[in-house]
Amino acid sequence: MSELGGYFVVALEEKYMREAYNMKDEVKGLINGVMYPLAKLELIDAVQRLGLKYHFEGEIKQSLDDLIHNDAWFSDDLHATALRFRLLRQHGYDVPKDVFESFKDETGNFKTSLFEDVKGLLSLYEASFFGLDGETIIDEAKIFTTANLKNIKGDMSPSVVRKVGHALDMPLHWRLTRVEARWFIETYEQEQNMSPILLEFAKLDYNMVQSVHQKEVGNLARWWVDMGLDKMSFARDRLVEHYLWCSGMVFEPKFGAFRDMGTKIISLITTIDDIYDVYGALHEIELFTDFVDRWDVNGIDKLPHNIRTCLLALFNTVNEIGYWTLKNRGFNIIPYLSKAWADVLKACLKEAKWYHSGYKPTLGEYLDNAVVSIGAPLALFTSYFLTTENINEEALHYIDKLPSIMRCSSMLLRLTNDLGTSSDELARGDNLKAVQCYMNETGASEEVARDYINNLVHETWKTMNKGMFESYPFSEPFLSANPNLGRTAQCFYQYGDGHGIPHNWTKDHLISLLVQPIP
Ligand code: F3P
Ligand code: MN
Ligand code: MN
Ligand code: MN
Repeated sequence: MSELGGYFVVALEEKYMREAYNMKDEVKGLINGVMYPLAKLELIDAVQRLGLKYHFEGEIKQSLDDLIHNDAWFSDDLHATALRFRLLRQHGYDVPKDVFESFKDETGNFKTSLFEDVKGLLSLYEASFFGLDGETIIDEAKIFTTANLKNIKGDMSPSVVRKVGHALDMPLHWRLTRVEARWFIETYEQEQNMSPILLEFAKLDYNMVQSVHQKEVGNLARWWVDMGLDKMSFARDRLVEHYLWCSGMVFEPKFGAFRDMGTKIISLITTIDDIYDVYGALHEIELFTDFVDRWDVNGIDKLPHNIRTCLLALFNTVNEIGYWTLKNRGFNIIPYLSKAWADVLKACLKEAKWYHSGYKPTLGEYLDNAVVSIGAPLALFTSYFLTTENINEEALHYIDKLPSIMRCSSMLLRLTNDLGTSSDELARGDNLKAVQCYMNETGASEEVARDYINNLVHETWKTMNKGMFESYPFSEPFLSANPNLGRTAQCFYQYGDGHGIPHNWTKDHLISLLVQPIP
């Protein structure tokens, strides 16, 4: 298999590969070109929003390195200040929050003259999602820009209205790269100052990535049916959605091994979660947990047929993944992977016991367990060893302790999942989720509890932002898989349960990501 310009030849026609290779070179020249700092920042922003960041990591880093020491030019321009702040923070530069002080008046509020500056407000709004814990001015900026963008009046072009609506719907920092790329390609096409070569490359790249993903999901659909898991009438039949979780975490074409085996893991998480939630009796899921904890299939005939089939599907899949990892990475991952599974199942079992005994945990007690029961640490761990050439023990031990970025990622999945799924879950007969634990603990109404959990989502992102500045015994793409899992969760659950009940927005995403190429 030969690699060219970031794609694998095996999935794509040589002709498109050549075209992409040449265009990539041209865009590289564009990024390396000499231009005003603001123009350079806007170009980098466009490259990233078009989904092309992964092709130009080195060039972007070099440009930002040059800009970090050059700070005389932007001080009274809110758009430039905020864009610089956002891009630098996104790339790990510790740029101070104080750059926004000059936009406040003597009373300590943001200046009223900024009300008219829609471009500046939009940029400050997007920047405010890169705040850290304790950065009050960034929190104020988020409140100030959200309120003013919602209330904006006067003549605005349809393009500005579209951009404001898009930003308020979901900030850029929380958006999935490929979903944003599709939207931004259509938006960028209408811009007066757009670069035709950049646009053309973005479209070609989008379609090429889509064709790689299409092929992968086709292979997985055969696996799902061959395993007979689509016939488990008690469980959710959502193979393509499971794939979307993995492509949301790591989309780059060369990491197909993760999307293939990661999707298998997530398919099993959701199928087995359905057994633990409702289908299995307490003594059956106790037995199930014990088999996995001991990693021993002897005696599984004690379980009913469907549950036993799922258990064996889990063993076979983990062993298959273990074999692949041993063969391709020279590392036996099975002891680590089976432990990660046992951790999830013990957490799910604890929830089932709480439900059966009528126990109502505090929010804190619930969340400590629920960040594991949601399966996120397992999915993230899988993304580590399936995207890493040299798996090392130090990293594995570190991951097992759930470092802050993994905990935040898991927390985002748990909180957004609970906001989207808990009403139906409780009606079906499931344990109390975050909203209900908070209501029970504080006596708050559901509306107040939902606001509280929503606020926790914002707070968790601040901790995630800080965590992304730290150094780790692992690197990309695993590092980014952490915030990306949070983003995927927000995409699925933004308007309700977009995973369990395949709503329109998930279908629309699946069609534009996997089915319809950009013309
Ligand atoms: C755990 C589940 C899902 C979340 C998907 C998990 C991933 C991507 C690791 C489907 F299977 O949600 P669900 O709402 O049923 O989880 P819960 O823990 O609330 O039963
Ligand atoms: Mn569930
Ligand atoms: Mn569950
Ligand atoms: Mn749920």
